[in-house]
Amino acid sequence: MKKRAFITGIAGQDGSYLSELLLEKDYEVYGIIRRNSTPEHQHSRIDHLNGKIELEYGDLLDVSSLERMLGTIKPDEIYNIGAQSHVRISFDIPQFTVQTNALGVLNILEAYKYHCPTARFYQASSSEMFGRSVDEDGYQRETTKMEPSSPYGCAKVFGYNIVRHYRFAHKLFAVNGILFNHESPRRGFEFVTRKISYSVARIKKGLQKKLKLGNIKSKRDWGHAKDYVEAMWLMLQQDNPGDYVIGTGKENSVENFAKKAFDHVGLNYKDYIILDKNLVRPSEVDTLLADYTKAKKILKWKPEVSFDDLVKGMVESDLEFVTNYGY
Ligand code: F7E
Repeated sequence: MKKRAFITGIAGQDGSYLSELLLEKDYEVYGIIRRNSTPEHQHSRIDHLNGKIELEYGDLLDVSSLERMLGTIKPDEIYNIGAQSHVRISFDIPQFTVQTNALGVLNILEAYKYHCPTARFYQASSSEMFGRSVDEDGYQRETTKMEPSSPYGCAKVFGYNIVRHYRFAHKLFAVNGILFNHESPRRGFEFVTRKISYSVARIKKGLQKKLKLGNIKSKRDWGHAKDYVEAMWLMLQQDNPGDYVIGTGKENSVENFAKKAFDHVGLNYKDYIILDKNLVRPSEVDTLLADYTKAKKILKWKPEVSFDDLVKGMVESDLEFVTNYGY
């Protein structure tokens, strides 16, 4: 019998790549999407999977929808990657962020415990949980102290801890993937990498003059989302549940991302970037750098796409997008 996977956040960047991976592995893929007043944009990342995946309306805050789905599908694997995923916006809508990213995890864990406790459960935890906390050697790893510095990070810490609690108290196969930033041409436009790659393409085509950015000195460990969904799947194939840091072990500043992106189209980033104080966060995470030794050793996982190829791939894709759509 085919394995069944249930994915929250299936219409997002990670959900789309994860669905493709699971379909390749011959899974039946089910997911929930949230009601949205502009549904015409909601499926853009998964339109090409139409007819291959099963979608229903649902929400992490609507326990009845989770109960119904898990009770009828009885999945073998559950991937909880739905969230309010924007850190800066979490300062504007802290209560919604905490309800979705913290209580939402508890809601799905309860439905899982009751309806399909033999399933395996993946929780999308985040490097943002570390906040400003860095080990002496400059890296963050599974043992690094968590000092979140955003409502988003605080909520994710609750999600992380409640997953561990359910694992220990109820003997569930529930794991946390502590994923560092992961990007792709499917990244949302409000995240800095996509904002840059899209703006570079528009500037190159004469549709935009300048690019406004906030803190360009902050550093991130950026990998490709396609590599990272493979790590999610691997975590659920192990003999024992555990928590894993996933990253590349290399960091770059926002400024360097912008420089590489403009370089790729033969432009000097210094001629186009405007620093805008309004885009600076009330509290910033200055550096995120993953030590993914545990994942390498146990999951036999490593990132395949380099930083340079990630930047080039995103710019190339946005050049094509702008050429095709004209905006
Ligand atoms: O910001 C700086 C900003 O919004 C990256 C999410 O997937 O990864 C992501 O969170 C950096 C920050 O991602 C702009 O201040 C400068 O230092 O692309 P971002 P993030 O906040 O790191 C973690 C691991 C997650 O879990 C999250 O879900 O870029 N920055 N100027 C800017 N950022 C944005 N968005 N826009 C700017 O104009």
